[in-house]
Amino acid sequence: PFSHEVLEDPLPFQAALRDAGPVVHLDRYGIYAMGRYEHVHAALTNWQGFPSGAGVGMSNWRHEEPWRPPSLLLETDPPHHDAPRAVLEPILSPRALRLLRERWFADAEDLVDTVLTGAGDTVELDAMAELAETFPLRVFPDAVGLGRDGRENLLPYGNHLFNAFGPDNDLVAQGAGRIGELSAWVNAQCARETLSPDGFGARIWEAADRADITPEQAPLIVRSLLSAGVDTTVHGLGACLHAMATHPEQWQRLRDDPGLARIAFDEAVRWESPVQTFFRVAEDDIVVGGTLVPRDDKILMFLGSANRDPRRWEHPDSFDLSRDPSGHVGFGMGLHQCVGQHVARLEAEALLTALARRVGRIELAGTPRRHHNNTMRAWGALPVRLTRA
Ligand code: OVV
Repeated sequence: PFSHEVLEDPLPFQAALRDAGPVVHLDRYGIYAMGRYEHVHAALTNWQGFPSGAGVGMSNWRHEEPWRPPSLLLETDPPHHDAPRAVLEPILSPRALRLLRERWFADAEDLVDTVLTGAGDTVELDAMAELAETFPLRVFPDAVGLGRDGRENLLPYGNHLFNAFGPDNDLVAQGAGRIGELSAWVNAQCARETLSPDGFGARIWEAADRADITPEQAPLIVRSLLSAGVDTTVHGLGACLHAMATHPEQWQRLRDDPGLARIAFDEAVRWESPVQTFFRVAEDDIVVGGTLVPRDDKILMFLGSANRDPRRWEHPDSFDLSRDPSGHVGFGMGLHQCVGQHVARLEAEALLTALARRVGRIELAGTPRRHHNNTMRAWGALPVRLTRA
C-alpha cells in the first residue's frame, strides 16, 4: 500500500484488498490489513481489542521507540486519553465555533475576490496553492493563536508526521533532514507565552489552570492541533475542489443550493479519504472474519477502502451530493473520531460558499499532479480554470 504506484492510484489495491478477505496479511511488512467497511468500522469502535497506545503507525511502540513524544489524544487509550479529549472537545465544538463563523466567511470572500481580481471572465490558477492551502493557513493559525513567523513550517511538519505513520521508506527519508528544526519550531509554538490570549491554544492552557489537565499535558495538546489541523484540511479542501472540477453537474447543484456545502465536503472526504489509513494493534489473539490476528501484531485500517466498499455504499466511486455520506470513516470512528471535524467543516463551508457565489464554472486547466504521502491522499498541483458567475 505504500509503493509509489499505489500512492499514485490506490483504488485497484483497495479493491483487491477488500476482495481478498476481511483480513489480509501483508507479508512484505509483517502486518495485517482490513479494507472492508464492516470490519474497519467494528475495529475502530473496539478500542479495548484494537488499542492505539502502541502507536497508530506501522511501528509498534511496545518494541520500538517513538520518533516524537506520543500524542496525548491520538496515541493513547482510556483512561489517559479521556481528560485531553474532554478538554479539547468543547474548545472545537460547533457551539464554540459560532464565534468564528462570520470572520471565516468574510475571509473566504476576500480570498476568492482576490484570486478573481483583475482577470477577465476566466482565471487559471493552481487550486492547491491558491485556495486549498491559502485558506486554512489564513484562518487556522490565527484561531489557534500562533504568531506571524514560521507558519510556512506547518505543512512540511504535518507532511513528515503523516509519512512517519507508514514504513521507513524514501518519503520518510526525504523529510528526516528538516524534522529536527520543524519540530523545534512547532514545540516552541505550544508554550503559553507564545500563544495569543484569545485562541484555542490559550483555552487549552486555561484547562491546566483548572487542573482538568496538567501543565505538562497542555503543550502536547496544542501540538495535536498543529499536527492534525493543517495538512488534513488542506487535502480535504483539495479533494473537494478536484471533485467539483471533474463533476460540473455537482458544482451546478452546489451553486443552486449553497446549503449543500457541508454535504459536499463530507462526500469529498468519503470519496477521497484525505487520511487513507491508520494502524491499530491487536491487544490479544483475535479472530476477525475467520482469520486469526495474533496478539501484538499491527493492523492497517484502510479508511479509504472502507469509504469505497461496495458492500456498504451504492456506486461508491461516484461523487454524488444526493447521497448521505454520513457514516463514512474518513474522520475515523469511535472514541478517537476527529475532534477537529467541525473546524474542518466550517473552513470548507466558508470557502465553498464564497466560491459558489462567484464562480459559475470550475474545470481542470491541465493535468493535476498527485502528492505522495504514506498516509494522506493528496494533490500537489491542481490547475483549474474558474469562470466568473
Ligand atoms: C489525527 C492526528 C494526526 C496526526 C497527529 C495527531 C492527530 C496528534 O494528535 O498529534
